[in-house]
Amino acid sequence: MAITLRDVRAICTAPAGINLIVVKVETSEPGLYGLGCATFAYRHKAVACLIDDYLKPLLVGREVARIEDIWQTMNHNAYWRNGPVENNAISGVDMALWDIKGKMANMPVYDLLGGKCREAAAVYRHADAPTLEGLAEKVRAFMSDGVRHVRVQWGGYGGKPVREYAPVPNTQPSLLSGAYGGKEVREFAPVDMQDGVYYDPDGYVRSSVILFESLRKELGYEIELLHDVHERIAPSEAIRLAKALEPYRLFFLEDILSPEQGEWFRQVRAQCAIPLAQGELFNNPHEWERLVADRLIDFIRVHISQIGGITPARKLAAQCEAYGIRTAWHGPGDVSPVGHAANVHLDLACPNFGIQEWSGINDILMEVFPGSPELRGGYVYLNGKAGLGIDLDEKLAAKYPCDGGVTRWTQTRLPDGTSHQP
Ligand code: GCO
Ligand code: MG
Repeated sequence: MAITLRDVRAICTAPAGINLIVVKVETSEPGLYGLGCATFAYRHKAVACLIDDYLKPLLVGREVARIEDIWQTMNHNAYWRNGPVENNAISGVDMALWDIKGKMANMPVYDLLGGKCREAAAVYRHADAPTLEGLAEKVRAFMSDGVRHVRVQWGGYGGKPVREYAPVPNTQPSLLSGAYGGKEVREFAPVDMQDGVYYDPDGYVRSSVILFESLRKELGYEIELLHDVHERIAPSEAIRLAKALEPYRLFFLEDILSPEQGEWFRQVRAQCAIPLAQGELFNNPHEWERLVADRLIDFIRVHISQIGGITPARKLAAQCEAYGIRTAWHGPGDVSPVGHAANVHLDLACPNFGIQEWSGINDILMEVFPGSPELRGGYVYLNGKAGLGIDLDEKLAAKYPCDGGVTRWTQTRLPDGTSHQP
């Protein structure tokens, strides 16, 4: 008799202080269940409601083996498709069904996907510091741990927030001197500014060139360096920055443009050969279609739950393979360990894997999610168990409730007070 879906439930938990949403799918077979990641940290109640109130009644009684059909059914059911709430909810169920299928076959998900192309996934780690000395030190510490790829940020996305730090001066400070000079941005701003996180795109662009010049002088070229612009600059500034950073041989430069400004990639490409990574905000296939087919980026970096789970991600990986584009799935703190596990299963199975972002899974998360992928040196490893190989201690998860408050860090503003994407 076919195994059917008995229950679907959203579990919200924040063991590391970040809201996570995990979906548990239970089946007609006693003890057989699967887990999936549906994390949309800033709207977790909306995703949970969609799972519990809309997807559960749609899915109960369906045959769990039919992943593709269930994915298509979920995608069509609300008539209007895509978007982060819808796609994350779909992803939660989709990953859980892959987990279940792996358990049914007694195979890890990477085996269902064609088998390992490599033993572990190379990762890049995050180094961020307010001074260049501090940053170089953090990179060196990673290097001595065996890490070969490090993303470097001088004071967070978009540089140091200008309300707390002054903009960069025109004159180049002595290498590794660290401190930004210049005036408090408030002096240039209109009076009565609204609350928000203010930053200065021009100061940020200039400081980023200084950052790479000094790090390369300090560390040489053996270490791979990456950087995330986080779509904080205007398109013409993006071209200027990409050209200026080209000599420093970045592994990749990420999100120099917002998804809405993707057409500008043609001009960036025409003017320099810096490797480009893009995609964490994508949730509609139209957003990557031209970038892939016209070879305008080098790394696809979607947030797998944000596009709807493993089912669309494995197709996207294959689509990119045909065009020489490598994968670099999004792996920040607002992906649950279940989502990180899904990333790594794809990393091991896809020939065109590039690199895996690894923000780290701390000890509390490891306890709540036994079987999480593990970092050793510059690589992350899976445990070889059937399915995604990861579990959830629900009792422990319940001890870390999610925060439903207003998100502050995304209230980003330009020096004149204009609201800007974060
Ligand atoms: C990254 C990302 C993240 C996002 C975060 C949004 O490349 O790691 O840009 O840090 O900002 O996931 O919540
Ligand atoms: Mg990013």
